[in-house]
Amino acid sequence: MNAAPLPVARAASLLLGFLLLLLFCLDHGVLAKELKFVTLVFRHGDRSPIETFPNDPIKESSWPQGFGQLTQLGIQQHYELGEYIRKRYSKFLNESYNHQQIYIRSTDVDRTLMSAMANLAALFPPEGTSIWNPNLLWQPIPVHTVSLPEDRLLYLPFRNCPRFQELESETLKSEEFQKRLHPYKDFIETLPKLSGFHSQDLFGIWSKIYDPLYCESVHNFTLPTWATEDTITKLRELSELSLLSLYGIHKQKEKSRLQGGVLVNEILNDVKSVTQASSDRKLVMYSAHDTTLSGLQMALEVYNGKLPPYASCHFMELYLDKGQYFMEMFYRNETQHEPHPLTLPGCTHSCPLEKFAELVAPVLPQDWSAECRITSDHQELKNKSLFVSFGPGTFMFLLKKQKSNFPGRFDT
Ligand code: PT3
Repeated sequence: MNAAPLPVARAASLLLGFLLLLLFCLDHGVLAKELKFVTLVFRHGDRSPIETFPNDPIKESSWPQGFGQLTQLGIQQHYELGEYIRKRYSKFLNESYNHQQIYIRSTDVDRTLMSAMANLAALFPPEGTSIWNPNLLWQPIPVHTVSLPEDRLLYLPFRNCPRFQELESETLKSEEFQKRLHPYKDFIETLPKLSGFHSQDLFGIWSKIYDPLYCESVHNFTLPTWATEDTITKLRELSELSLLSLYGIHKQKEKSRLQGGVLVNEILNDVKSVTQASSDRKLVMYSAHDTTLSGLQMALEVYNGKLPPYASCHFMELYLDKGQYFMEMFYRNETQHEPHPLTLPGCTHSCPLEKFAELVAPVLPQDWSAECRITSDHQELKNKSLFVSFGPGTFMFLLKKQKSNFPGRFDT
């Protein structure tokens, strides 16, 4: 007997059911790639110099808020980044701020705290019932921090690590570093007479000569006549070499375990909590420095060798695609261009989470203090200097914290 053809109404209802199922699957990430969790690490916005060279006629008093402070341009840059983040994640984030889903941490420095706040003003303007003043479309969003001596996550480089100090001096003596430095030797000799800064230390040349000149040029100050285009280029290249040699050039993996790997570890732990459904977090934002961004990117081996621009942002996105988790990374280092996709060496741009964790495992510290070779003598010395710099009250408070809240973090 031949099967009778389905009546049209029954066929239509079957088709509708199928379409609804497809929609459900798409919406729940069964078929489509679904964003699950985002971590952002960014540099603060434009600032005044932190210090300058002795011969600089432009002194601290030339800057409206003195040295090291976020400028109005810096506020605008972070507001713009906040707007971009809002757009990029408009479907992923709730309409308004939700404290269970969002966490922001900054270093305890005015410029990073203020950058985070400017960013959040654009990212989470109040909407609907969260509007508390119709004339001010802004709402307070918490920005967490820890004091700088306690910061074992964002305030890179962690210098109170004896093994890292050893690696730094080995780097300076290494053939590779000397080879890269060689073309600049004569130029470096000319700097003390011009600038009044008498050290050949690259980090000093960066922070005390190149950086203030850069800040001054952004703010249209007249530069000294010796600061020609060619001189500025050489100073920039030496600053880039300083940053590269801080985290790389010699024993990069071991350095990363003591520096950027700490942050990679934290990010992976957050990601794991999300995949194990033990966290409702959707977005974690870290407001930090050029040395934080580059330390992270060096640990992930995706650093481009350039000084990270103001408000540049490293994106780490976790996706669920057909039941499998993937990590994707992007770097936003210019506003006119969509963030550049980054690929972890050994993987594809969209990297299966298991493979990602396996590839970064060599830079995750197992026991940071032990790997830094911190001895009890070193700890005692540090306690003495904390006592001197903070006074007995703060010292006892920090010591208590060290023993209770921060096992393994503040144990240097
Ligand atoms: O500009 O990103 C930056 C620097 O890291 C800055 O914020 C800083 O803290 N520098 C300290 C070393 C001089």
